[in-house]
This record gives sequence, structure tokens and C-alpha cells, in this order.
Amino acid sequence: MTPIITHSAAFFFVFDSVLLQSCTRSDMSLDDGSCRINICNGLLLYYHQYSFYSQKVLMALHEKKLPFESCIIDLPKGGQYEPWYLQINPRGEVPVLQDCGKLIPDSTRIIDYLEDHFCIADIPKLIPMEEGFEVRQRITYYRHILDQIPAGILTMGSFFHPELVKRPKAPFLPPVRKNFIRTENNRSEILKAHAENNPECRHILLKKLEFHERRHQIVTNKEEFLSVLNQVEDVLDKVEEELASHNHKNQENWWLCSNTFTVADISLTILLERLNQLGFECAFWKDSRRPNIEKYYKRVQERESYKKSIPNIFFHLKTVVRVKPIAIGCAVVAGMFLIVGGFFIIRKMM
Ligand SMILES: N[C@@H](CCC(=O)N[C@@H](CS)C(=O)NCC(=O)O)C(=O)O
Repeated sequence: MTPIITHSAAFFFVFDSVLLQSCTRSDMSLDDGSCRINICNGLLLYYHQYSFYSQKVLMALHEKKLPFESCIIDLPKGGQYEPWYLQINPRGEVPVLQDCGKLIPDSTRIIDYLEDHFCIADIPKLIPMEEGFEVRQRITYYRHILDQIPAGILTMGSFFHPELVKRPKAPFLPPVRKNFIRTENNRSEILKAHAENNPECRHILLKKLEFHERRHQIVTNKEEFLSVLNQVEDVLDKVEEELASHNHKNQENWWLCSNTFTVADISLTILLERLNQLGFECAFWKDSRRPNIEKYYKRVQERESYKKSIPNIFFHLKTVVRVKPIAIGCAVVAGMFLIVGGFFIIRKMM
């Protein structure tokens, strides 16, 4: 895929006392959906909780136990196309890490940056240099093949080809899936409207539109989507083989490439999580299809970094309520009628 834009992101300050005050909060999104707080002495992550690439960076930050502030970009509402955010990342994508005055876009670059700049003393390492050349090579290899899987196409394609999906889970339940399809189908119009309303970002947004239309053709084409699923199949075969080769070792202490948790494990964990949520776990590992991956996925869910990076059931519920407030309201009222009605019927019968 060709890069959308290559010039570096501009950086701007808003010296406003209210904004300065909110700089101390851990989530610095403002009520109008913006987050123009660029004054921060530490790490600030622009992200979205359900974004695949954001989850990778979150997991790296939590693995390394680094404190950070956060600013949530409302992707479903097009927060990434707002002019202030396009100045932070002209690609209009999350995640972006801000380290004092420096802006670092792209999950792989962010994780490498964290590894390079936060590697002193007792900060856990995600690329253990001391384990030697062979381990490092394995980490690079697995990270590379895992990161080559186009997660956006995998996710969106599964909504357009539901016949290929068995059991989608939260957050990708039917109302959310429908919402994603609607947003995807309207994205060209959304981008055109943003380009019209923001002449200073027109060029960037029209490039993004071009990119979106190319991607849309791919996600809606079944053959193309099947070839992405085949790519996943090939990568998971290699992962399964690698994990199986550790069977003679103490598996409780062993991850994908080493007995420490590495960047390759982050790529694998977030991929498995996404496949599971999309409803592909039966196709790819459940029921002894790939027993080592199944075991690995169970084990990784016990890690603190996983629990802190992947939204839990309460967060999913909030999301579904936000997407379908009327339907949920009706369901709650109907449920109450059923309970109260049932209560009276039972009383009459007694
Ligand atoms: N190569 C980038 C990809 C980032 C990306 O595609 N992010 C998605 C969310 S997972 C996004 O921001 N999409 C919004 C859009 O393109 O409009 C990375 O690794 O960070």
C-alpha cells in the first residue's frame, strides 16, 4: 500500500488554562470530541480502545510498565479527520505517541521507540538483546509475518462476508457490525464532507478518500478476503509449529520466541484477540485444530498487560448501548414488563 502522505506532522500548542488543568487527567478527550492538549511532560497516547494497532501499543506500554496519559480519538465519529488531529498525524490514523515535543505515528515505530528510549534498569525489555542473535532473528521474523496481516481488511471483510464467520463476539456483535458497515459504506461521503468543510486539509482528505476507495474494493470482494484468510492460515501454521517445537521446554515460562514476552508476542496476542472477537477461533485453533495456539491464547489472557489493553465486558456493553440506545431501551422496558407481568401471573396462580 502506498503511503498517503509523507510530510512530517506539525505540532501545535493551545495555552489555555482549562486545557492545562485537564492535562493531569488520564483521558484527555474534551467534550467536543477534540483533544488539543499538546503540553505534556511525559508520554501521551492518541488512540481508540477498539483499534487493533492501538491495542498493540497499549500492550507494549503496559508490558514495560510505563506511565502515560491518553487521548481517545473517536474513530466511529470521524475524529481522525478533524483538522487538529490531521496536524498530529496527517495520515488520519491512530495510534500516535507524543513524547514531550516529539510525535511518533505507526504502531511498529512507536513500539521500537519505546524499546529504544525506555530500556534502562528494571524496565522490561521486549527485544531481549542479551539472548543472542538467533532469538533476535526469530523475534524479527515472527513479528514481520504477523504484522504483514492486514488487520483492517480482516476486520472489515468479516463484516461484509458473514457467511465465513462462525461466532462473532463482543464488541463485534450484530448491531456494532451493522454500524461498522454503515460507516464504511458512508466513508467516502464523510471524507468528501470533511474535505469540503476544511479546505486546509482538503489535499490530505482526498488522498485518504482514494486510499479508502481502493480498500473498500478489497474488503467487499470475497476472493480478496479469502486470500487474506489464507495468509492468516499460513502464518498460524508457522506459529503453531514454533510453539510445538518448545514442547520439551518448561512451557509455563515459554512464549513465542523466548522465555521472555517479546514484541512478537504482542503481535501474536493482538492478532489472536482480534480473530477470536471476529468469530474465527473455531476455524483457526479451537477443537485441537492448533492446540498450542489454543493453549497460548488462554495463557496470555492471564497477563496484566492483556487485561489492561483489551476492553472488558462492561466496556463492550457501554459501546453497544451507545450504538443502539433505542433498541437497548426497548429491550430493558420489555424485560421489566416481562418480570412484573410474570410476578403478577405467579401471584394469581398461587
Ligand atoms: N500502520 C499503522 C496503521 C494504523 C491504522 O490503520 N489505524 C486504524 C485503526 S486500527 C485507523 O486509524 N483507522 C482510521 C482511518 O483510517 O480512518 C499502524 O501500525 O499504526
